[in-house]
Amino acid sequence: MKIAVVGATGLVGTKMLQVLEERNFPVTELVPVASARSVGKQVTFKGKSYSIVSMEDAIAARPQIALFSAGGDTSKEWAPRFAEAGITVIDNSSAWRMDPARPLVVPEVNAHVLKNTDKIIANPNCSTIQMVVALKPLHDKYKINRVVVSTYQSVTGTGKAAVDQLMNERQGKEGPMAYKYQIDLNALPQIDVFLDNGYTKEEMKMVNETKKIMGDDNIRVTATTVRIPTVGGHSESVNVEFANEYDLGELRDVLAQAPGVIVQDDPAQQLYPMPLWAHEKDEVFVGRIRRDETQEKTVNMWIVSDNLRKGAATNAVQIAEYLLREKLIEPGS
Ligand code: A2P
Ligand code: 11C
Repeated sequence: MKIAVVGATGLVGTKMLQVLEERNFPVTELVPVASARSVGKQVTFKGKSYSIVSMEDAIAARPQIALFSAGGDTSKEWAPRFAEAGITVIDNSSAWRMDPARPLVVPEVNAHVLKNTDKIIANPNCSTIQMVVALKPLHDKYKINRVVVSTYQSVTGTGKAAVDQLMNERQGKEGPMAYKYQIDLNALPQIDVFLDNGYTKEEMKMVNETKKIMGDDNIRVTATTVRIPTVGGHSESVNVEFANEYDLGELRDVLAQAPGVIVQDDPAQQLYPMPLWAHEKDEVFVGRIRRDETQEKTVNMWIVSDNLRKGAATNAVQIAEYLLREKLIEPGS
């Protein structure tokens, strides 16, 4: 397949190239795209060098699939133009996620919604993806009423500029600020912009995207999203209230058998998920699984995943793999 990666020089785009290569996705030709200032630069894929091209040239090259990660404005403007040219877009931005006409997909949860007519497929927000991978098997078994989540998110979720800010601060160097405040030795209870209801956009993504992916508008979610000075992945403290009573041992087994989940939970050994270990892994790690002793039918968990992998690049590539496997897209067509 001819594959375009739009935003190929960014943190997620670079990870997409790495994941496509690692998973041996059948790429016969790569079409890397970035902003005008990067056109002509080289990227290496499977040992071969490719020149970065413009959006127009990428459409003219007629790839079968375009993986987009170049920001919401770029996706809004360009995804429809790729789609009109018959190219299937898997878009990592928030531009199309809540559009009722577009599927929002985490393959372990709702790949079944995909059809061969879908030309723009939305990849969810990273903090939502890792949460729903763990919630879905529990919802199927015990029915979730309400989720209270607080996140501890990696600076890589913001992009290269934020990693640079953290590293500069750590080395005592001056440099451009990706955040309003220092991030090193700090915690910022703001991810993305504030909305009229006092929540941030990131928090409302977790609320709204969860309902859409899980296919259940009755699941109530409330979120507080926080940026911390880590790079390996996002962590989440998640409190889940079920409609039905559960057995803790059985719940652990349900999670252990769930696709894409690894239970890492042994307090006696001080074993629990951490971004340091989740870094460069494709799974969602769940630990600190314990009863909420203040309320019936409620459990507490700690969920960690590499936000650039399962939270972005890996999930997008898994969608492409599903399209191919289920023959929703034809190789070379
Ligand atoms: P460039 O490197 O040329 O700026 P990150 O989120 O890590 O900062 O990466 C953003 C990615 O999106 C980069 O690859 C960037 O390319 C790309 N990008 C930004 N604006 C555009 C645009 N208008 N058209 C195409 N790609 C863009
Ligand atoms: C963050 N979750 O960590 C964001 C990054 O909607 O895809 C991804 C934003 C998005 O800052």
